[in-house]
Amino acid sequence: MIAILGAGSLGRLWAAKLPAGQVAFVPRPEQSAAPLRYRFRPINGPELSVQIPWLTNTESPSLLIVTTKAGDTLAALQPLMPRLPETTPVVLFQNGLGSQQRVAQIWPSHPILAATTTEGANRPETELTVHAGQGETWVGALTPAGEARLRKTVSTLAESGLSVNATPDIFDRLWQKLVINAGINPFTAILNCPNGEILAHPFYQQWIDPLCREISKLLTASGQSPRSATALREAIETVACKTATNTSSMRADRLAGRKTEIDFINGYLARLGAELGIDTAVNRMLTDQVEQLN
Ligand code: NAD
Ligand code: KPL
Repeated sequence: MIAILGAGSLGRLWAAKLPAGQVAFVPRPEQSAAPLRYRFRPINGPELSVQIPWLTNTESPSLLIVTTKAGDTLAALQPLMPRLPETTPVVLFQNGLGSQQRVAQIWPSHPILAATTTEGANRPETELTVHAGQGETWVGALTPAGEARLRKTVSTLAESGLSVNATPDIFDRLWQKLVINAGINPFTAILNCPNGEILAHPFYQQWIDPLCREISKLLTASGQSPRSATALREAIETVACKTATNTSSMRADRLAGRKTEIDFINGYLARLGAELGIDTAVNRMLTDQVEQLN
């Protein structure tokens, strides 16, 4: 049985795509026993009716997929990890950085892996999950035991029919996504606009170059592949143009009155700067402004 912790947009996407009958959601303590039912709209083809049971106390999952928001991940895993076999791989799907390292530090003997995905899923209605964008998923190990389970974990996830690949350096992939999220998400949340509209806005134009200079220094100082501030801005703007009409996840969280993941995006970069002695005034300013929106 594959267990999924976090029955939100991304969790429901994986549950709908993995082979029927092999998936269960991890219940919250107060959860009713009735299976979770929802409609699933794939990218192509008709809408499907999905029914997923809740994991029972006696079931021992062969894989745990974690699709909670970054800020909820530790609290969600704490009660579950003591009853999870030390051989069960745990795949963390959170955006940003910081939560993944914390999980690997707390449970270093478990096979902990991290994934980054450009698949897109949302829930325009509580009972409807939409696979909004086809992308790819990269998975890599965070602990030595995770290394040993990487191939098998990737082949299990690939049974979904989604594009899933193994990488020997998941931090490189996580950083690539972090750069994009750090350069788009806070601006869309502060300016309350779709991704493409930030580009013409004076607030974005004032801060994007100093932001990219901070991130470029952080990449080098933390041992990641060096990238110039110009290359980072180009990468950010390419994605902002490709996703011009999208509402970013941070703007969506803000509009829905949910806590954003800013603490694991620009907030992570600001904390890393403080550790490494690199000034990150722009990351701090963006973090503060987004936090004040909540
Ligand atoms: P979401 O808010 O829709 O889902 C998170 C779910 O976790 C919610 O249903 C919430 O109730 C549940 N949860 C929180 N605490 C829990 C606990 N203690 N026990 C059980 N369940 C708990 O968020 P999402 O859009 O699915 O995103 C999840 C993560 O994946 C985020 O870090 C996000 O950035 C990342 N991500 C999402 C997408 C996407 O398309 N949705 C794409 C890439 C990455
Ligand atoms: O990942 C995203 C997000 O919204 O979190 C981007 C790439 C900005 C697309 O909307």
